[in-house]
Amino acid sequence: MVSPELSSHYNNSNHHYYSSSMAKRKAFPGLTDGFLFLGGAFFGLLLVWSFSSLSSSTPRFGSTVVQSDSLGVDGKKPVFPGCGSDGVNLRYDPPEETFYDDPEVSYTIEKKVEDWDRKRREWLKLHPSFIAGARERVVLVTGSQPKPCKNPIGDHLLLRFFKNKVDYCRIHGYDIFYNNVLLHPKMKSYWAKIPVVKAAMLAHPEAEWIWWVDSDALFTDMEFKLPLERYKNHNVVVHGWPKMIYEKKSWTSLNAGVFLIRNCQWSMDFMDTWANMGPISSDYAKWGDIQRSTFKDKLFPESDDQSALVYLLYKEREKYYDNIYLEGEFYFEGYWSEILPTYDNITEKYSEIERGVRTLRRRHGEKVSEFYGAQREQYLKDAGNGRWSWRRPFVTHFTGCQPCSGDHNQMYSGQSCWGGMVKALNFADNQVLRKYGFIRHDLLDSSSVSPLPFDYPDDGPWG
Ligand SMILES: [Mn+2]
Repeated sequence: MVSPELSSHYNNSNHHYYSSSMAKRKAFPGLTDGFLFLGGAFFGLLLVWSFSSLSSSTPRFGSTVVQSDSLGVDGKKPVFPGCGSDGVNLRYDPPEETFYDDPEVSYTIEKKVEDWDRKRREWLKLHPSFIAGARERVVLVTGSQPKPCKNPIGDHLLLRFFKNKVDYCRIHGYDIFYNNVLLHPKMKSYWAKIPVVKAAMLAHPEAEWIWWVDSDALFTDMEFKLPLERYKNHNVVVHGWPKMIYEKKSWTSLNAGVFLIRNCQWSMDFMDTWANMGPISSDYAKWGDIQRSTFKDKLFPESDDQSALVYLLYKEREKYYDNIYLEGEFYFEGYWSEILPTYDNITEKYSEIERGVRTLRRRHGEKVSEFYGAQREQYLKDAGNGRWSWRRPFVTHFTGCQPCSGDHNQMYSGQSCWGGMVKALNFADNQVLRKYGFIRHDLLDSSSVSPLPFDYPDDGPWG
């Protein structure tokens, strides 16, 4: 549950750029009529003035104009695109009917969506400001259970895992949605994401990709950008290996905890097929039996989302293999116990590179981080990718650690799970904090930071 204090804080920060105009509006009822008139006249003048000074664009708020004027360079008034941060118009929804007005279109997984590509295209046509950049637009979707965690530090860990995703999305200009309610009562635990992903596809016709990332996975390379160009002829991307599917027949031949899915009709149909191997199906028990007899290494009887996905690839290779990209080149997600021992060496390697390259050592605004990420690439050519690489792993996945329930797999001690998560979270957060001028020197100590020296000292942790 969210406390009233937390939710009001959330609302405030969520609408922070409305705050100045909202505050003015709220102040009006308490003012005298004369004052109100003067105030109104002043804002009227301000608007006339601002429209005449920014001929080609329409400012969203009066306050933006006042600020923009103060940022004028060389005596020239800056020209703003006029809309949202990436040029999209968040205040425009024309009255023409779209799929949203069609009572037959349903967000639930029990009802199919038909002709989605046309419906999405028509929505985009009616919202032209979203067309530029639509092919690369990504919405990250994640979530957790509706109730407080059983593990006493579970909610704290989930908060940090979520903060990590928010940080990554802010750096790369992606939207993010955190869901914490079951959208279908039968689709619990690992099945819960499918209804959420479908709902997100309908809620975000402006996005080409929905990116599901489990709550127990985190970004450990904050600057790495998804190679979307590589996936242009595919509709789903997961971390996986064809040999493991077709030769070893293993239910762990891919990981379904992180996947990209294209917002299109093919994906709607695919999710329908996928979901129907889960608890909403009358054949749920049968699917469990089929999975266990196909994948000998699967030890539990219930049908699960991951085995279902492997099964579709295995059984209907012609239908699915070309559409599903098995990313095996880098840690699209990676197994934490394999990654954890590499963080220290990676930190050293990266600081060695940064010490030697003026551009990379330079401080910079967080917004331009992608530039520095791209600059670093040329020095990472020898690093390799994935296992045994000294490149920062893109996503570290704490499979089996269950941060919220605390019911970690008996293979690991709770200590290695919790210590591992703290280390990974701090390893990732150092990459963010650096842009704010601070750094944690000890990855196992979450509470202590030091100002980041302008240059690397000759000795000490970075020497
Ligand atoms: Mn997971």
